Amino acid sequence: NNHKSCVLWFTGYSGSGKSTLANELDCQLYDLGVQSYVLDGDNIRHGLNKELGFSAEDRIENIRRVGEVAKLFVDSGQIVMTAFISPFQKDRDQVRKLFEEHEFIEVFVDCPFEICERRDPKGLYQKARNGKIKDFTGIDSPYEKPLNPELTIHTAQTSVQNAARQIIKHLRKKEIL
Ligand code: GGZ
Repeated sequence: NNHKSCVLWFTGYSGSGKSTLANELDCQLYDLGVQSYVLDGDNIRHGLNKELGFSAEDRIENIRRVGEVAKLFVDSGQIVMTAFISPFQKDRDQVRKLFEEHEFIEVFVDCPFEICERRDPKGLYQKARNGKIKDFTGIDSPYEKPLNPELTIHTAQTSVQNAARQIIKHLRKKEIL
């Protein structure tokens, strides 16, 4: 199958739907015969980055390493989706610099904070509110919205299948697919 490689860099709050969307896209790309892979907390924070926590310093290092790994995937010719909060604009911009302009697609998974907190799929927001977890994004740790993302997806207003289709449309428009 003839396609270009790129990184789709998802950013957004915990519970915004980054991993869900990345995995749906992974399935839709598979059906199109396109090689893709999802990097997220489940496969990176438990392995490569398992000594890192959630201080600003550790998040910066987490994102730096994810950027380098994403670059390896792009070099291998794949489409890679990364699903990390990646709360700091500066760090996302640093990662962007590792790639050619057309290879880095920042996707803002835009879901109102209140809805992410209400979804609370892992009960982490409640724990953060109760002081059982500290430095939680949106509660006592900042999230900087992307200033100039290539794509913004409103996950509170659209189905995951539809959101993934929007991204595929963008990849076609940019002649990556
Ligand atoms: C934010 C936390 C925290 C704190 C644990 N703050 O919804 P999840 O569970 O599956 O996704 C969150 C994930 C965030 O890790 P990232 O590697 O994406 O963060 S960053 O890009 O900022 O480095 C959440 C869980 O880990 N989690 N503690 N304090 N999210």
